[in-house]
Amino acid sequence: MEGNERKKVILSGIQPSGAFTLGNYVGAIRNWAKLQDEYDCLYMVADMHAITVKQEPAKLRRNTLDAYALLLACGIDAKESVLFIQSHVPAHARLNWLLACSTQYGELSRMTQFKDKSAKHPDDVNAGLFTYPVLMAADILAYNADLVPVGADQTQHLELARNIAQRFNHRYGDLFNLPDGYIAPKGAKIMSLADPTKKMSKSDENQNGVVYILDDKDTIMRKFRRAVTDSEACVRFAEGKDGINNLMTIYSVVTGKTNEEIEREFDGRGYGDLKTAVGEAVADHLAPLREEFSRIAADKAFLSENYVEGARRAAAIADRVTAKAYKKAGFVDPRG
Ligand code: ATP
Ligand code: LTN
Repeated sequence: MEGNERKKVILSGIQPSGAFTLGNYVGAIRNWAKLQDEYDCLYMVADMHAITVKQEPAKLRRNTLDAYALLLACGIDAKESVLFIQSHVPAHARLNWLLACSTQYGELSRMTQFKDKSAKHPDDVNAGLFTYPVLMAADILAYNADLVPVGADQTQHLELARNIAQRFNHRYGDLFNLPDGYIAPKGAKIMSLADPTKKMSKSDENQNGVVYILDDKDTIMRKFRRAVTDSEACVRFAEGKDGINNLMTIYSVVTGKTNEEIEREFDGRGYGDLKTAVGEAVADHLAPLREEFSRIAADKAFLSENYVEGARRAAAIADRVTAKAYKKAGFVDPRG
């Protein structure tokens, strides 16, 4: 992956902190599969990030394996891309320490995700939650990634990763690429169906607003039928119409239709019709993923074969970059 001719490198991760939502799918995972032909892609299940909020060990283990299976079901090809579990590659933790010493307290205190999550879990504002973005920078820089496909909520963390890379390069000499975000043009922020001013999130206490990738059709239809809209009764994409904008965005992503086409399709029709159509389109879109997931998740041997090989391929890259970083920082080479 070195030299001028190399393909650009992509890295992204998702936390196994619960079942994946339609927001995770539309804003992140859906795009990952599409990028595989054009780029050298590395995708990981960020289990080390997940424990920044309390996890039950048995559940974390199951969620991690399910997340891995779901990524395969969503079209990530573990032969073409490197698909691995973060805790299997020790270089992430090793680089994390080095980068932490190039990160300022003030920078981390400005992270909105830290502020939100510490407000949400006031009984467990642990140091890992605070330094979370440093580990994320290590994930990215260990592979010298060029592009990082994420939803809009991760922009601030990416900006910080660039600053850390820049500071390290300045202090110790050039090593790290400055990574760019890759935010999908559509669907980078899917909103809760129950409160369309809030991001759809796994950990939302109002489950009516959150659609999961593995929800069955009846559940999906029920959630869309209850979606909060407005009183105008006109299907159009416009400022202030958060609920309708969100439904139109979701519909557009799963059907490929433009907003104009959707407005025409629902001209003179009520919100009920739109909700049913979106629910059906989403359920149809997700049905094959659900089937594929059940098949893959049941095959433990197949899963372990893939994550063992994924970790081996990831470590081959991350170890090399981390060794260079350790050398630049002045650590004695342990190989003599
Ligand atoms: P949590 O509720 O535990 O914070 P989350 O649902 O926000 O979890 P993450 O694991 O933090 O999910 O994010 C995984 C990926 O999905 C990230 O790239 C993130 O930007 C993206 N993502 C999360 N929620 C949405 C959303 N509502 N719309 C678009 N993208 C999203
Ligand atoms: N913080 C990310 C998950 C994540 C990630 C990464 C994304 C962990 N490490 C590296 C991109 C690159 C989130 O989605 N909340």
